[in-house]
Amino acid sequence: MQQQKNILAVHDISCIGRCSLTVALPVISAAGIIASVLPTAVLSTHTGGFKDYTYRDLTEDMLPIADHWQTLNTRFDAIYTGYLGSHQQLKIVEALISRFSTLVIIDPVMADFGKLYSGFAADFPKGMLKLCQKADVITPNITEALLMLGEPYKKGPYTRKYICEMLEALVKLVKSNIVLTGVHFGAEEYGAAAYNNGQIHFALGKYFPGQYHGTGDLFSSVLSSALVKGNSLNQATDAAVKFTSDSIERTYQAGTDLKYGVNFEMGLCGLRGLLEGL
Ligand code: PXL
Repeated sequence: MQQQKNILAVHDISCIGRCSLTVALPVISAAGIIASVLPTAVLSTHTGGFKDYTYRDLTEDMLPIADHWQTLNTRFDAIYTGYLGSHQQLKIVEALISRFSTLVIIDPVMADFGKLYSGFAADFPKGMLKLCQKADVITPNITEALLMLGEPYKKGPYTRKYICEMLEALVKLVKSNIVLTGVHFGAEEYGAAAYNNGQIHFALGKYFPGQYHGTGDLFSSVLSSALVKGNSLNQATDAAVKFTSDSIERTYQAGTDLKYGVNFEMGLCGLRGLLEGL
């Protein structure tokens, strides 16, 4: 039996709503990878579309947890970060990256559809950009990419030229590879663009109307798992688009309330096959 890989997922726990750790953990585990976690906060729900959610900040616990791991000689095959609630948490993650030197995948979770998520100040994208400079791969959506570039949001559909120019501009700031999500050129398809050492690869799935919550977390969790299993960035992007698009399709067909996230659970038993058959 092959040695199992180990991913450290640094996200919040939104107890209800299928995003962040409640998505990252099952996806990483179903991929056959050990899922280690560093929770950043516990919320009763995510912040998109729910009111009066509770928020327990875990900033104070993050470094002591990492200190303990160091006494155990813990190693990770990747650090994969998502929702980080403050500049202080950005700094802590920066420290973790230098302590546990490994593959770093950063999803700069902070905004979508042209707007910062509730609770983030206008200067947060600047701090997130600085953290992204420590990454091997970043996975912004279009809103997050434009915020880090300091450019105004533009609604899609986009042109290939616009997406390529956005990627070229962002790579000058971060120097990492980039997988940009929320890419669409027409009414029929929806997916991602992977920028890999100067080459751009488009992965597009079927478009379904609606704003599906938690799909960025789902996408990045599949992508991180695929990369750790040895797939190329383009293969990992194709797999993440397929898995996310299939989950969206099931949810669209079921007609459930979109703020409760997408039906990825029904796809989990096929995930290992998808990532190992690439
Ligand atoms: O899905 C991203 C996400 C993660 N965590 C929290 C959120 C969101 C998006 O709204 O609110 C707490």
